[in-house]
Amino acid sequence: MTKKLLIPLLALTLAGSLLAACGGDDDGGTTITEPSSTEATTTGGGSSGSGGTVAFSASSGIAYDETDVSADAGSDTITFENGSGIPHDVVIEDSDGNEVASTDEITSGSTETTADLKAGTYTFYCSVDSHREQGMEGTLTVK
Ligand SMILES: [Cu+2]
Repeated sequence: MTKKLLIPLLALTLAGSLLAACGGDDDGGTTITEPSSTEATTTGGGSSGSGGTVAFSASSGIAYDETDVSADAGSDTITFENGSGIPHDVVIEDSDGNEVASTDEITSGSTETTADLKAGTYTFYCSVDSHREQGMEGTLTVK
């Protein structure tokens, strides 16, 4: 009689403690797994958003079409489209006056180069003749 009662009791105690342990682990595991997988997705989206394309253009005359340009920090592709028929280029200088990128000088069509840009404020200008003095310059803000 005593043995018959002891065995089911032991089994119940064991099963009970196992269930409790499992339940605890499951709850903890689920709570931790869900936010971390969400973070991984966000990080992936963030890193693919690093850098981008910075587009400059000059449609006519001695002028860029834009004077305030913004870009994402990172490895950026700098594109320049010249529809003016006048030779132009795009030179990017940091706030210390150091040249960080420059495109080819083109009279028509488009060209591109790359630049590793850190957050900050840059100046862009055309280095052909006195185009900069005639107004071909602007501000590039990198965030
Ligand atoms: Cu120019």
